[in-house]
Amino acid sequence: MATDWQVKRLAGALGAEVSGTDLTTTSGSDIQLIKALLLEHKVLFFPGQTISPSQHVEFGHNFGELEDHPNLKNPFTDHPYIFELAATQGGVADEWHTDITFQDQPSIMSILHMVKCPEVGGDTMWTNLEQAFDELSTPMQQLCEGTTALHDAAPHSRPDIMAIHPVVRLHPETGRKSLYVNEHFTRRIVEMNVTESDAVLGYLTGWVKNPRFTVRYHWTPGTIAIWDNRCTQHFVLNDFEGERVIQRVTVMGDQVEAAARPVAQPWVREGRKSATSRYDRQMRQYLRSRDQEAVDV
Ligand SMILES: O=C(O)CCC(=O)C(=O)O
Repeated sequence: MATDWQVKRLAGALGAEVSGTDLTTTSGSDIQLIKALLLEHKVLFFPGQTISPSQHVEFGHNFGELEDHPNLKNPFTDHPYIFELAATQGGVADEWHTDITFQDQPSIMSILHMVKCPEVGGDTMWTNLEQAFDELSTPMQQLCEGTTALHDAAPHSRPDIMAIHPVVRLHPETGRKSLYVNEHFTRRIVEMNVTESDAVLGYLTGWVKNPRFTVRYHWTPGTIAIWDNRCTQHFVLNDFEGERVIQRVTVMGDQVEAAARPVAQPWVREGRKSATSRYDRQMRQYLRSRDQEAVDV
C-alpha cells in the first residue's frame, strides 16, 4: 500500500502532505515509512481521512505510550487519550509552543485530527527548530548550548508544575540540535539573572517565528497532522469566525538530551531580599524542590 503514497513538500523549511493513504489500515511497514517521513519533513499532513476517536488512539499506539492532557479538560469528548480543543470553549492555541514542555519528559510527537474547521482562516503554522538553531551566529549558538531553561504550566493556571530543559536539545534519532524554548511555556534562562533572561528569551522566541523557518497549513475536515515535538513549534492563527474542533493524541516518553553541559550554576541572588526578589521566587522554589527530591531519593 505504501507504494501508492504521494508525498508533496509544502515549504522550504519543513512540512509535507501525503495522499493515497488510509490511516485506519496501516501495516508495520507503513508505520516505519511514516516515521522515516516524519524525520525528514518534521510535520506531515494526511488529508481526507475518515477516522473515529478509537481508531485515532489505536493509530497513536503505533508510535509509543500515550498520555491524556495533564491539566486541561475536554469540552465534548471523554475518550481516554484524546485531548480536544474547541474554539467556542476557548480552545485556540494562538501562542507558539512545543507540546507540554513543562513536564520532565515532554511529548515526542502529536497526532491531530481536524474534526471541524472554518472554511477561511484557522490555519496552523509550524517552525523548524533545527534550522532556527543552525542559522544563529556562533556566539549565540554557544550561549544557548551552555544554558538551560525553566518551563511551567502557567498557561493552564499551574505555575507550580515546572521542568528544566536544555536550551539546545539533541534529537535522539538524528543527533541534530534544536532550539528548545517557546513563548508559551518557557519562563526563565536558569543560569542568567531575570533581565538577561528576558532579553535572551525574548530574542530567541521571536527568532523562531521567522517565516523562513515555517510552514502554514490550511485545513479541511478529516485531515490528520503528525508532528515531531522534538524539533518543532506550532501556532494557530486566530483569524476565524465560528467553531473549530481538533482532537489530539499525544505520544510521550523522551528524556530531553542536552547538546552540552550548562556553563554555570543556576543564577540565584544572594544576600538581602528586596522588591525585585519576587522575580527569582519561582526558580528558587523549583530548585529547592529538586534538591529535596534528590535528598529523598
Ligand atoms: O489547533 C491546532 O491546529 C493545533 C493545536 C495545538 O496547538 C496543540 O494541539 O498543541
